[in-house]
Amino acid sequence: MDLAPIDRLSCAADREAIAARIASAEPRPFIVTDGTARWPARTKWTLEFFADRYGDSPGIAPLEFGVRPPSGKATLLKAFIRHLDDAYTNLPGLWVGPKPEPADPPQSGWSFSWEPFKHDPALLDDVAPFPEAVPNLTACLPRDLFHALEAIHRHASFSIYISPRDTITPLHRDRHNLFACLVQFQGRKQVVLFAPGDGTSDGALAGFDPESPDDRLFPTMRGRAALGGRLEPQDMLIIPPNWLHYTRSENHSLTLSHNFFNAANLGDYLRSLLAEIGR
Ligand SMILES: O=C(O)CCC(=O)C(=O)O
Repeated sequence: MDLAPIDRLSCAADREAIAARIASAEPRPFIVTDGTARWPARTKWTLEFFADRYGDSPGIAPLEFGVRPPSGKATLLKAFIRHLDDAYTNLPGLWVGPKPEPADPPQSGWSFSWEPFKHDPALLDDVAPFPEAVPNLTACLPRDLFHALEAIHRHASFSIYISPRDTITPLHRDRHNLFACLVQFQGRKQVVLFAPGDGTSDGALAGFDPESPDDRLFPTMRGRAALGGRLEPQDMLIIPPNWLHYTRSENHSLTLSHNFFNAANLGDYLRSLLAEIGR
């Protein structure tokens, strides 16, 4: 599959280009190279920092992405970080959901997903200010309103993903017409992105591997334009609403994921939120 590179832009040098992209009728993903320049997290957030400071936080190491309730091993953050090399074979903890046969332990799973600000609201100060060049109204909301919106869409606006090497996040699009922002803090990730478009549902893409596409099984993806590249530490990838995205950790990795809205997607976001309230 031919992958066009993802443009790399700097808040300092490309402010107008960034504003034009966000406001465009067909915005394209881009990497902000200096988005974390003023964040304390830039030097502070490492796997060691989270293991030392928040290691006793419980969570689930899920076997698969996006399955709710998750099936996997309930464990502690520090145990997962210390077992990144053998996360699905020797991780201490208790199985939640179907327990694999002892003779057939899972060889891989998905990332340990942790909601940092639920555990310590002060962590929000580590990832502020959001770069002014990238309009973000979510980041301007008073905390109580921000949490009320999260409760309505039942999805955290900020998550941290801790992923062993070779972890794959399958192709999917984020809900509620929100922008996504992936900030890499440790390790490197390959990403592949497809524009919204041909109406193929996420379910119909289950099993599609953009790094080795099977045109016979997934004919609608044949020849479809894609962007791809590698996220390095401190890269901030901005993904416009409804772009399909896929990631693979090249090594043990720490990523912040943040969903947000601004004037460009506010209407679509509110429509989606109202539909959720009516459900
Ligand atoms: O960081 C990752 O591996 C994937 C995160 C992602 O795709 C998301 O949060 O929507």
